[in-house]
Amino acid sequence: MTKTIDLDEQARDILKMNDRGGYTIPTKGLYPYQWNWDSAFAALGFAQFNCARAWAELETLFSAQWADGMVPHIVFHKADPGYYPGPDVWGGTGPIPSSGITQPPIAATMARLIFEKDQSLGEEHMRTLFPKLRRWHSWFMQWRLDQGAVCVTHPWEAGRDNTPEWDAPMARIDPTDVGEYVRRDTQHVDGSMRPTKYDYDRYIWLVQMGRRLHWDQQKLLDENPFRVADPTMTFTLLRAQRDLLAMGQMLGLDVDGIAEEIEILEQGAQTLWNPEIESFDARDAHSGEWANCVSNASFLCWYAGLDSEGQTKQLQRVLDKVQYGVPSHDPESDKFDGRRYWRGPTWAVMNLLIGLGLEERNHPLAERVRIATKTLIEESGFSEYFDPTDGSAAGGQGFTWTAAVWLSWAG
Ligand code: 2M8
Repeated sequence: MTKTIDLDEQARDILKMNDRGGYTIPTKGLYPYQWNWDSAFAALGFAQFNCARAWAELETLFSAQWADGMVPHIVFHKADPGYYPGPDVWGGTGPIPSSGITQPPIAATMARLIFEKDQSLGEEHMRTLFPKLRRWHSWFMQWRLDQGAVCVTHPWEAGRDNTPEWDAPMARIDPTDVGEYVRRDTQHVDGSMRPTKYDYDRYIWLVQMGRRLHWDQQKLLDENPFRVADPTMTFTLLRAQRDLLAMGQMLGLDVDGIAEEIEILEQGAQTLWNPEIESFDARDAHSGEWANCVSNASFLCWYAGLDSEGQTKQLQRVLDKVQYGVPSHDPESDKFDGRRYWRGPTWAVMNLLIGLGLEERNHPLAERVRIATKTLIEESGFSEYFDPTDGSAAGGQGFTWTAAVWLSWAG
């Protein structure tokens, strides 16, 4: 009991420590800016003790929304040489210096959860956010669909940077003209827990291409060799659209077209079912090839409101295989690496989304996912991610989103 109270306090302290005034950084040193989905999780964390601060987090994020509706994946409020690639490399064209890509759209869902805790002030904030969320979701619908599933155009967009799902499309990129650059991430954490130079050359090459094209979506659609229909984006957008529709209806706002978009996404989500491996999977939008990967994003189907017996079997299997699930990559695959970032480790934030979906659908595995996450944090603290085989801490420490998961769900 005392331990739990201490952890509550520690989690609140982490949020306050990473608060830069209106926005929260993921962790000091490694990630010194505002990240899109990290911020939405931070808002949910703040809502457990300070709803006004939670709304401020989302409003600051949306102050960086581009004219075309996109909400960038990093907002560079104040330049910091400790992170690469910074604002000058990205050349984002929004109102505040930013990256040129986006991240999983979970803000509407987090806003709805915060609204449910804050009925008094919440309505006013929701009314302000609603049209901005609507424009962001419409941007996805306009630019990112492949057979109704949502595509990523850079491995960083799905937030699962070096997952094996990108291996084949990444191999087609020739980054020989990328030039010299200095990575900063490996100065903060051990390189064995980070993506490789092979990956980084391609990440930076894609950024250089986007910048050269001034982040024009039509030109990127024509030129970008990396376009993958992804379960993270598809399931999170489907869920976000459902939440937006519910909020709009509750507040009597204009929800015209959202129900139709939900239908498109529902059909799109089904196109990500790979019958060969019997799992939701990523599909290369250029070649049509499957990634043939069971990842933690495959388990977001319940969060998106979709039941799946096949996916339940997969979840049972991976949870039986490692003690501290849900692993980001299939522990029975030869590409599984328990400490390398999105190629195996367990991420508390993904578990939160997976767990919420399972709980809402009264799924028998729901409690198992929550308890695994709670145990990880109790035993190894507020780490960026964890080795699913032994539960040890990995990546950055004092991490905002892990603290938010503790306060809002796992603890
Ligand atoms: C990681 O990604 C950034 C690039 O966006 C990086 O490695 O530099 C990912 O884990 C991503 O999901 C997360 O939002 C970000 C900040 O925590 O770090």
